[in-house]
Amino acid sequence: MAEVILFGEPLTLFASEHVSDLQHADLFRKFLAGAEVNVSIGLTRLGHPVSYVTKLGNDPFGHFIADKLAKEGIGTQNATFDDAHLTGFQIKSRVENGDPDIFYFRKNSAASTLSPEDIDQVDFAGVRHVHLTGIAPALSDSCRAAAQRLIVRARENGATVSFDPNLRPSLWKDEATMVRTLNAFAAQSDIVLPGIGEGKILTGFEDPAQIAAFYRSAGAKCVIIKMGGQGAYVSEGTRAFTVPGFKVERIVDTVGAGDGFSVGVISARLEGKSFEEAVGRGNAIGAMQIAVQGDNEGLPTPAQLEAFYAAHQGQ
Ligand code: KDG
Repeated sequence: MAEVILFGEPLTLFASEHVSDLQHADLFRKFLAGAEVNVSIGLTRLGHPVSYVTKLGNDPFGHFIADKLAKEGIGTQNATFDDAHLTGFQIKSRVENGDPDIFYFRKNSAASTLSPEDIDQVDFAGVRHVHLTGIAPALSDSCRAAAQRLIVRARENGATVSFDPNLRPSLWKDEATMVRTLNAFAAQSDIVLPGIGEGKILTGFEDPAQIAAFYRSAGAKCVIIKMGGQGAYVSEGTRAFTVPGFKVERIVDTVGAGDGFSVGVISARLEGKSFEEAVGRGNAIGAMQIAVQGDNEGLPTPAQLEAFYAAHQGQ
């Protein structure tokens, strides 16, 4: 029985092995990617059963992804094959510093045909939490409607909702639509998890306290603003505080840090931990994820998480 439901598009990722722009990169390694699948993997590794709602093409990428989901132990009762559409993929550059370049091949993919009817099939028995990102609503009108239906069904079934805006401007027709749509999802969520840069784009405010106030007054119960190595700013109940981050000796790839952060916050909250502890775990898992190549390869088991804490005591 699933404790958490996620819905979205998994992608085959080809990441450049060498520092290079995408045009000139000539050696790529294959991974599984996708914001919601990353969170599914992280939660499952920490012992929280997940059901992942998606559609895969009946093609080698689709079967590669299905195998990976099975190996990770992710619930696939809501993951189906679609003979009429292909599985999406992406290529990613390697950089010395900063964020890599990403290019998608995902238009009209199998996952982009997901619709509210797919959400209606989901069995909510035992489900305590639903996590959404801003990527799925960017894929198509039907995906956007499916994301909305998922929030409605979460509410009907007493499950809490977290939302990571995960801005991907290249997937949206224009910035105004992206901002309006994602802020509407955020307003309906219990926990909103923007990065500080995303918060600025979405609200127009620079200061974390103002970004948090924007979402709190719109209806969000808790806002957690990710600030990279500086940790995270939290606004919850009548309290606001910052939880410091961890030092990462060598950043290999920044992609997936936010998903790792979500894994930490969601898993800890499901275990009844305080927001301080949950956000600290989010910071820890985000730091673990950026130390390796791939979008989910750094997501820990409980033993790996304990070892990270032991190695970073006093930080
Ligand atoms: O959050 C990380 C994801 O962005 C990445 O794994 C791939 O879902 C993805 C996307 O659309 O960029």
